[in-house]
Amino acid sequence: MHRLITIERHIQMQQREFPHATGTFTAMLQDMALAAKLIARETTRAGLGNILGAADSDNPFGERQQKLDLFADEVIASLNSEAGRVCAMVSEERSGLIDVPPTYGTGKYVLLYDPLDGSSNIDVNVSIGTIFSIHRKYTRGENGTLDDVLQEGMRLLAAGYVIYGSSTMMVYTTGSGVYGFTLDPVIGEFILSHPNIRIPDKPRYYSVNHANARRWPEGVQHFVNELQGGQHGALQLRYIGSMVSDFHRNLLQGGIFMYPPDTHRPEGKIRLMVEAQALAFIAEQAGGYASDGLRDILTIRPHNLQQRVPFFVGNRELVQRAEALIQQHDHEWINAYQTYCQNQRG
Ligand code: P6P
Repeated sequence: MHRLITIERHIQMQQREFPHATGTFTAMLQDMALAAKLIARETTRAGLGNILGAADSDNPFGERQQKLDLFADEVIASLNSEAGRVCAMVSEERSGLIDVPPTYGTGKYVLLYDPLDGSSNIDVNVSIGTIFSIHRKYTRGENGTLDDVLQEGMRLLAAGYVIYGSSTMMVYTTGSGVYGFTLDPVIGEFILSHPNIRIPDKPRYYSVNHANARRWPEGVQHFVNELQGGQHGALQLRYIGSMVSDFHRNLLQGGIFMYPPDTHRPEGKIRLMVEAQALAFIAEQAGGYASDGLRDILTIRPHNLQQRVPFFVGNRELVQRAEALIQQHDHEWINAYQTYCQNQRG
């Protein structure tokens, strides 16, 4: 019989690499798997319950929240708040730090998450995802602070995502490779199905919303023309408007996901703290690379919970080619983006 490794067993096996581990970090990862099962139970029957459709509220980014967004957000926050694990939590669906009751004391970790990315696709049954990452508290005070949250991505302890698609998968890394688990709904367990994921050397796809093409900086235009012109091999376009799904395809089969800046938004759309850092950490652990067009996403010093970044992630040579063309052609955008970054410092 094929050696069956559940995600819980795998996480415990990873814990052995940390001799002083107390099990708290392990418990957080295991509860992310539990949250994924609870959310998957609702996404797979979203059309049946009254959970479909928009709530009557917006998230901090001014986007209409879907009922399933709020459900997923509450599941993740509640699993982690009464356990003495975290000193701070940040969700895309809420502004500021999420209050962590002092019941069990202040934990030593920071949890950042986008409970349901791509949720505008829920009503049309397109796959969606959860993105999460974990930093370690480093300030001396009793309680978690914004400084504990606004750390560079290179300091992450763990990152992962769940993709609610034709099957439900959870992919995670703790800095020792990337591992994928597929949910067996009959037994309710995530089973190791993709050990040690590495992004293939030969890219097959590129993912970008061409509707914005006229507004891209010139260097991005040149890059996408190269992708279409075959200089990097005959890449196919795949874009479904759900970043976790587009990222997952490029991670497994080779390629690049992009949400470039444009004349309307020099900072792009993707959120640094709850989306880009996690996917950049995973991509790097799988042999890939992620950039904002100028530098490694993991080196960016965050200044604001709502900070956005242009996002290029996938095969290292493709992302670095995008950087080179942007450096060569896009000085006006570079100045506009650097002004945005300065303004984030407040
Ligand atoms: P557009 C979803 O809101 C999201 O953040 C990503 O999941 C997705 O890749 C992107 O936005 C889609 O944005 O502007 O192409 O519809």
